[in-house]
Amino acid sequence: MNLFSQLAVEPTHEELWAGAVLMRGLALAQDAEFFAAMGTIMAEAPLHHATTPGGLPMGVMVTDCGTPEAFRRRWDPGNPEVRRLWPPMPRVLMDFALRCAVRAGFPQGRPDACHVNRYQAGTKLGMHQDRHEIDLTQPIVSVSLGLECIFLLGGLERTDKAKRILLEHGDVVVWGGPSRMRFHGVLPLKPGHHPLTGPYRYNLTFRTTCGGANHLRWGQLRLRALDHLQWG
Ligand code: MD3
Ligand code: FE
Repeated sequence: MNLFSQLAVEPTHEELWAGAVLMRGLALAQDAEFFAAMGTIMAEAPLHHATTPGGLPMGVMVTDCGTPEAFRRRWDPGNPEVRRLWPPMPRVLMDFALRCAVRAGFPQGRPDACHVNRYQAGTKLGMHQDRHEIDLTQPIVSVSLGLECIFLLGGLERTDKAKRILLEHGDVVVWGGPSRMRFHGVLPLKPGHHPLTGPYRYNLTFRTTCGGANHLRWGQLRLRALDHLQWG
Protein backbone atom coordinates (compact mmCIF):
# COMPACT_ATOMS: atom_id res chain seq x y z
CA MET A 1 0.00 0.00 0.00
CA ASN A 2 1.32 3.45 -0.79
CA LEU A 3 0.62 6.90 0.56
CA PHE A 4 -1.88 7.62 -2.17
CA SER A 5 -4.08 4.62 -1.47
CA GLN A 6 -4.05 5.35 2.26
CA LEU A 7 -5.15 8.92 1.76
CA ALA A 8 -7.70 8.37 -0.97
CA VAL A 9 -11.23 8.52 0.39
CA GLU A 10 -13.00 8.66 -2.94
CA PRO A 11 -12.32 6.20 -5.77
CA THR A 12 -10.73 7.83 -8.82
CA HIS A 13 -12.07 7.89 -12.35
CA GLU A 14 -9.19 7.85 -14.84
CA GLU A 15 -9.60 7.23 -18.55
CA LEU A 16 -6.45 5.29 -19.54
CA TRP A 17 -7.51 5.21 -23.18
CA ALA A 18 -10.95 5.71 -24.70
CA GLY A 19 -13.18 3.01 -23.18
CA ALA A 20 -10.68 1.90 -20.50
CA VAL A 21 -11.58 3.39 -17.13
CA LEU A 22 -9.45 2.93 -14.00
CA MET A 23 -11.26 3.48 -10.70
CA ARG A 24 -8.65 3.23 -7.97
CA GLY A 25 -9.85 1.93 -4.64
CA LEU A 26 -13.43 1.25 -5.73
CA ALA A 27 -13.40 -2.29 -4.25
CA LEU A 28 -11.73 -1.29 -0.97
CA ALA A 29 -14.91 -0.80 1.07
CA GLN A 30 -16.03 -4.39 0.37
CA ASP A 31 -12.66 -6.15 0.04
CA ALA A 32 -13.20 -8.68 2.84
CA GLU A 33 -16.69 -9.49 1.60
CA PHE A 34 -15.37 -10.11 -1.92
CA PHE A 35 -12.49 -12.22 -0.66
CA ALA A 36 -14.92 -14.37 1.34
CA ALA A 37 -17.09 -14.85 -1.77
CA MET A 38 -13.97 -15.90 -3.71
CA GLY A 39 -13.36 -18.47 -0.98
CA THR A 40 -16.71 -20.09 -1.71
CA ILE A 41 -15.92 -20.22 -5.43
CA MET A 42 -12.49 -21.77 -4.83
CA ALA A 43 -13.94 -24.31 -2.38
CA GLU A 44 -16.33 -25.60 -5.05
CA ALA A 45 -14.07 -25.14 -8.07
CA PRO A 46 -10.44 -25.50 -6.93
CA LEU A 47 -7.72 -23.35 -8.47
CA HIS A 48 -5.71 -25.10 -11.17
CA HIS A 49 -2.90 -24.02 -13.45
CA ALA A 50 -4.05 -22.26 -16.61
CA THR A 51 -2.68 -23.69 -19.83
CA THR A 52 -1.49 -21.85 -22.91
CA PRO A 53 -3.41 -22.32 -26.20
CA GLY A 54 -0.66 -24.85 -26.98
CA GLY A 55 -1.42 -26.82 -23.80
CA LEU A 56 1.58 -25.77 -21.68
CA PRO A 57 1.04 -25.06 -17.98
CA MET A 58 1.17 -21.37 -16.98
CA GLY A 59 2.23 -19.90 -13.66
CA VAL A 60 -1.08 -18.23 -12.98
CA MET A 61 -3.70 -20.33 -11.19
CA VAL A 62 -7.31 -19.94 -12.24
CA THR A 63 -10.88 -20.87 -11.56
CA ASP A 64 -14.28 -19.69 -12.74
CA CYS A 65 -17.88 -19.28 -11.77
CA GLY A 66 -20.99 -18.29 -13.66
CA THR A 67 -23.95 -19.56 -15.60
CA PRO A 68 -24.12 -23.15 -16.91
CA GLU A 69 -24.15 -21.70 -20.46
CA ALA A 70 -20.87 -19.93 -19.78
CA PHE A 71 -19.45 -23.15 -18.36
CA ARG A 72 -20.41 -25.16 -21.43
CA ARG A 73 -18.71 -22.65 -23.70
CA ARG A 74 -15.49 -22.69 -21.70
CA TRP A 75 -15.30 -26.36 -20.65
CA ASP A 76 -12.30 -28.04 -22.20
CA PRO A 77 -12.93 -31.79 -22.69
CA GLY A 78 -9.16 -32.27 -22.75
CA ASN A 79 -8.85 -31.02 -19.18
CA PRO A 80 -10.65 -33.47 -16.87
CA GLU A 81 -9.74 -31.43 -13.79
CA VAL A 82 -12.36 -28.81 -14.56
CA ARG A 83 -15.19 -31.15 -15.55
CA ARG A 84 -17.42 -30.20 -12.64
CA LEU A 85 -20.04 -27.53 -13.31
CA TRP A 86 -18.94 -24.05 -12.28
CA PRO A 87 -20.51 -22.68 -9.11
CA PRO A 88 -22.92 -19.78 -9.65
CA MET A 89 -21.55 -16.26 -9.38
CA PRO A 90 -21.92 -14.98 -5.79
CA ARG A 91 -24.52 -12.25 -5.62
CA VAL A 92 -22.17 -9.66 -4.03
CA LEU A 93 -19.74 -10.06 -6.91
CA MET A 94 -22.42 -9.83 -9.61
CA ASP A 95 -23.91 -6.71 -8.01
CA PHE A 96 -20.53 -5.05 -7.74
CA ALA A 97 -19.59 -5.84 -11.35
CA LEU A 98 -22.87 -4.32 -12.57
CA ARG A 99 -22.27 -1.16 -10.53
CA CYS A 100 -18.71 -0.88 -11.87
CA ALA A 101 -19.92 -1.18 -15.45
CA VAL A 102 -22.56 1.51 -14.96
CA ARG A 103 -20.08 3.82 -13.28
CA ALA A 104 -17.65 3.43 -16.16
CA GLY A 105 -20.31 4.29 -18.72
CA PHE A 106 -21.51 0.81 -19.74
CA PRO A 107 -25.04 0.57 -18.27
CA GLN A 108 -25.85 -2.33 -20.62
CA GLY A 109 -23.10 -4.54 -19.11
CA ARG A 110 -24.45 -8.02 -18.18
CA PRO A 111 -21.64 -10.38 -17.10
CA ASP A 112 -22.49 -14.09 -16.97
CA ALA A 113 -19.12 -15.42 -15.78
CA CYS A 114 -16.29 -14.43 -13.47
CA HIS A 115 -12.77 -15.67 -14.10
CA VAL A 116 -10.37 -15.72 -11.12
CA ASN A 117 -6.60 -15.39 -11.56
CA ARG A 118 -4.17 -15.96 -8.69
CA TYR A 119 -0.55 -14.78 -8.98
CA GLN A 120 2.35 -15.45 -6.65
CA ALA A 121 5.89 -14.04 -6.68
CA GLY A 122 7.35 -14.40 -10.17
CA THR A 123 4.04 -15.20 -11.89
CA LYS A 124 3.45 -13.17 -15.04
CA LEU A 125 0.89 -13.01 -17.81
CA GLY A 126 2.20 -12.57 -21.35
CA MET A 127 0.72 -10.04 -23.76
CA HIS A 128 -2.59 -11.30 -25.17
CA GLN A 129 -6.06 -10.23 -26.28
CA ASP A 130 -9.31 -11.44 -24.69
CA ARG A 131 -11.23 -12.57 -27.73
CA HIS A 132 -13.08 -15.69 -26.58
CA GLU A 133 -16.26 -14.01 -25.50
CA ILE A 134 -19.09 -13.93 -28.01
CA ASP A 135 -20.20 -10.37 -27.51
CA LEU A 136 -17.24 -8.05 -27.83
CA THR A 137 -19.45 -4.99 -27.40
CA GLN A 138 -19.75 -5.92 -23.73
CA PRO A 139 -17.02 -4.58 -21.46
CA ILE A 140 -14.86 -6.65 -19.12
CA VAL A 141 -14.77 -5.53 -15.48
CA SER A 142 -11.57 -6.38 -13.63
CA VAL A 143 -10.99 -6.17 -9.87
CA SER A 144 -7.53 -6.46 -8.27
CA LEU A 145 -7.08 -7.72 -4.71
CA GLY A 146 -3.91 -8.32 -2.70
CA LEU A 147 -0.35 -7.70 -3.87
CA GLU A 148 0.17 -4.97 -6.44
CA CYS A 149 1.35 -5.57 -10.00
CA ILE A 150 2.56 -3.67 -13.01
CA PHE A 151 -0.04 -4.06 -15.69
CA LEU A 152 0.89 -3.58 -19.36
CA LEU A 153 -1.72 -1.98 -21.59
CA GLY A 154 -0.82 -2.10 -25.25
CA GLY A 155 -2.56 -1.36 -28.52
CA LEU A 156 -4.44 -3.38 -31.11
CA GLU A 157 -1.21 -4.89 -32.47
CA ARG A 158 0.95 -7.13 -30.30
CA THR A 159 4.00 -4.99 -30.98
CA ASP A 160 2.40 -1.62 -30.12
CA LYS A 161 4.14 0.16 -27.26
CA ALA A 162 2.45 -0.59 -23.91
CA LYS A 163 1.65 1.77 -21.04
CA ARG A 164 2.68 0.55 -17.58
CA ILE A 165 0.03 0.89 -14.93
CA LEU A 166 0.38 0.08 -11.23
CA LEU A 167 -2.66 -1.92 -10.11
CA GLU A 168 -3.15 -2.14 -6.35
CA HIS A 169 -5.48 -3.76 -3.87
CA GLY A 170 -9.02 -2.53 -4.48
CA ASP A 171 -8.45 -1.12 -7.96
CA VAL A 172 -11.09 -1.67 -10.62
CA VAL A 173 -10.67 -1.30 -14.38
CA VAL A 174 -13.46 -1.49 -16.92
CA TRP A 175 -12.33 -2.33 -20.44
CA GLY A 176 -14.81 -1.60 -23.18
CA GLY A 177 -15.54 0.18 -26.43
CA PRO A 178 -12.45 0.84 -28.51
CA SER A 179 -10.17 -0.56 -25.78
CA ARG A 180 -11.87 -3.95 -25.57
CA MET A 181 -9.37 -5.65 -27.91
CA ARG A 182 -6.15 -4.04 -26.68
CA PHE A 183 -3.24 -6.36 -25.98
CA HIS A 184 -2.42 -6.55 -22.29
CA GLY A 185 -0.34 -8.48 -19.79
CA VAL A 186 1.13 -8.50 -16.28
CA LEU A 187 4.85 -8.23 -15.35
CA PRO A 188 6.28 -10.86 -12.96
CA LEU A 189 4.79 -10.29 -9.50
CA LYS A 190 7.17 -9.01 -6.82
CA PRO A 191 7.23 -11.03 -3.58
CA GLY A 192 5.33 -9.52 -0.67
CA HIS A 193 2.68 -10.00 1.94
CA HIS A 194 -0.81 -8.56 1.96
CA PRO A 195 -2.96 -8.54 5.12
CA LEU A 196 -5.99 -9.96 3.30
CA THR A 197 -4.50 -12.26 0.64
CA GLY A 198 -1.06 -13.20 2.03
CA PRO A 199 1.55 -13.84 -0.70
CA TYR A 200 -0.92 -13.56 -3.60
CA ARG A 201 -2.46 -11.16 -6.04
CA TYR A 202 -5.96 -12.03 -7.20
CA ASN A 203 -7.68 -10.60 -10.22
CA LEU A 204 -11.35 -11.10 -10.97
CA THR A 205 -12.60 -10.54 -14.52
CA PHE A 206 -16.32 -10.34 -15.12
CA ARG A 207 -17.22 -11.26 -18.66
CA THR A 208 -20.17 -11.79 -20.96
CA THR A 209 -19.33 -15.11 -22.54
CA CYS A 210 -22.75 -16.07 -23.94
CA GLY A 211 -25.50 -14.10 -25.58
CA GLY A 212 -28.24 -16.23 -24.06
CA ALA A 213 -31.33 -16.04 -26.28
CA ASN A 214 -29.68 -13.17 -28.16
CA HIS A 215 -26.93 -15.39 -29.49
CA LEU A 216 -27.48 -14.59 -33.15
CA ARG A 217 -27.88 -10.90 -32.61
CA TRP A 218 -24.70 -10.88 -30.54
CA GLY A 219 -22.86 -12.46 -33.48
CA GLN A 220 -23.83 -9.53 -35.68
CA LEU A 221 -22.94 -7.02 -33.02
CA ARG A 222 -19.56 -8.65 -32.69
CA LEU A 223 -18.81 -8.21 -36.37
CA ARG A 224 -19.81 -4.60 -36.15
CA ALA A 225 -17.64 -4.13 -33.06
CA LEU A 226 -14.64 -5.55 -34.87
CA ASP A 227 -15.25 -3.25 -37.85
CA HIS A 228 -15.32 -0.36 -35.47
CA LEU A 229 -12.05 -1.41 -33.87
CA GLN A 230 -10.27 -1.76 -37.16
CA TRP A 231 -11.52 1.35 -38.88
CA GLY A 232 -12.93 3.61 -36.18
C1 MD3 B 1 -7.17 -4.86 -21.06
N1 MD3 B 1 -6.12 -10.68 -16.49
O1 MD3 B 1 -7.49 -12.91 -17.24
S1 MD3 B 1 -7.16 -7.57 -15.98
C2 MD3 B 1 -7.09 -12.15 -18.14
O2 MD3 B 1 -4.63 -8.82 -13.96
C3 MD3 B 1 -6.28 -10.97 -17.78
O3 MD3 B 1 -5.08 -10.93 -14.14
C4 MD3 B 1 -5.25 -9.64 -16.05
O4 MD3 B 1 -5.81 -10.32 -18.64
C5 MD3 B 1 -4.98 -9.79 -14.61
O5 MD3 B 1 -7.36 -12.32 -19.34
C6 MD3 B 1 -5.65 -8.30 -16.46
C7 MD3 B 1 -8.24 -7.99 -17.28
C8 MD3 B 1 -8.34 -7.40 -18.64
C9 MD3 B 1 -9.32 -7.96 -19.38
C10 MD3 B 1 -9.61 -7.50 -20.66
C11 MD3 B 1 -8.90 -6.47 -21.22
C12 MD3 B 1 -7.61 -6.38 -19.18
C13 MD3 B 1 -7.88 -5.89 -20.48
C14 MD3 B 1 -9.21 -6.01 -22.51
C15 MD3 B 1 -8.51 -4.98 -23.05
C16 MD3 B 1 -7.48 -4.40 -22.34
FE1 FE C 1 -6.73 -10.78 -20.53
